[in-house]
Amino acid sequence: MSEKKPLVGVVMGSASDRDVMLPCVQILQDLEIPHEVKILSAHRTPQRAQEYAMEAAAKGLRVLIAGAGWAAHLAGALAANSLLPVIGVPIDSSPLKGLDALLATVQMPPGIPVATMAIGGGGAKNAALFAAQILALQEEEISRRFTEYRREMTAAAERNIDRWDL
Ligand code: RP5
Repeated sequence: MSEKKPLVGVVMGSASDRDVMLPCVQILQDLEIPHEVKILSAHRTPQRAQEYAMEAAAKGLRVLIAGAGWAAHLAGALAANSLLPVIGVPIDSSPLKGLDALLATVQMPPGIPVATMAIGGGGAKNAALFAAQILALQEEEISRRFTEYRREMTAAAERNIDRWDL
């Protein structure tokens, strides 16, 4: 957890989503983006989830990230109760391995969008990077760190161009 006032709210539907959402939190930490993490469910604690979304902007949060599995309505519920951009991460916690969560998250009816990432840990990582890109439009320090992250990723890939046998 960051000491500065959080800019990103990371919400997951259950404590059981923790491992999948860890790459998201890790990237936010690496990029030194102030954030907070909450476990809120759209069906088990619907009022708390609604309150969180309704108060998010006034608290200073700029982006919400929501990870949930099964019939994943968490991201949509947050988006319905906030004007902040909401990034959804479908979690592969069900017998359908996240395909249900992907469709539930991405298929928001017109009017209330959720920026939906890939299923699972890769999507969680991308959610943090996408949040960084949104914040980088106005935050110079985050822009600088995100640019460096990209530069280093490219450099690492270039170092491996001829190392296919590793
Ligand atoms: C969803 O149901 C959560 O996001 C989680 O992925 C899934 C299972 O939750 P638990 O039964 O493990 O708490 O709401």
